Amino acid sequence: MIKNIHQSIISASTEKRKLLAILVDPDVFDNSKTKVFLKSIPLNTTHLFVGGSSVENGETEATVASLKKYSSLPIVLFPGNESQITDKADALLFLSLISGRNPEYLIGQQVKAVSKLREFTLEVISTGYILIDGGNKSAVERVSKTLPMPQGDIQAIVNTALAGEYLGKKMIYLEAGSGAEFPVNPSVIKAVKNAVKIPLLVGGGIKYEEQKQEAYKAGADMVVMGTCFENN
Ligand code: 1GP
Repeated sequence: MIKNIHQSIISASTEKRKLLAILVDPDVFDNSKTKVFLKSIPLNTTHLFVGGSSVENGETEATVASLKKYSSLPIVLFPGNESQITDKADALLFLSLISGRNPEYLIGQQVKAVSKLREFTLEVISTGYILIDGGNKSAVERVSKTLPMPQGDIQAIVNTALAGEYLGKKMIYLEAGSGAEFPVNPSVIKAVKNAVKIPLLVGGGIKYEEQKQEAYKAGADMVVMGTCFENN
């Protein structure tokens, strides 16, 4: 098993080595095409994320097992809810939706996850998850019934990220939502990066190389891309 993914993300951040996670949604992923998929993703991919907003029981485990079979990249769970947690992965983003005010996604799902996590050796990485307006209604917004933060409200986003850090979150994830019309604005990324000391992940609506580079330039330690690799 790959050890200490959180530590390796911190090292990369300190050394300014940019990370790229490709997100696989078990709900739409065809496990029989795993090999083809792995050939289609960028050579500089550093992590595979697995998760989605509506995934049936057992699908995550099957997808993780299939990816593990053909790839040695670290596999990190990015679950929409606690039912997607499996010890077949290497680590778990233990997300708390700190932009929202729905207790179920701030602490409810996390408490439900504990009985599994106590049995597992999965690395748990506490992550403050901040939903930002990406121009269309995201699955996160729909499922969590929380509103995204407006991109223009930079101070509120920075304060939310800092509150996450003060609460002890180990990373901050700025999320525009899967399939967002537009990604998190570089000015938002820059302001958050300047404020927090913990690693910064950015995803949602990043389709083009320039958008990825802009996110890195603004201070993202890791960019997460999903939709644009879904159909190879
Ligand atoms: C979604 O941030 C990720 O949770 C990735 O978004 O699917 O738009 O690349 P995309």
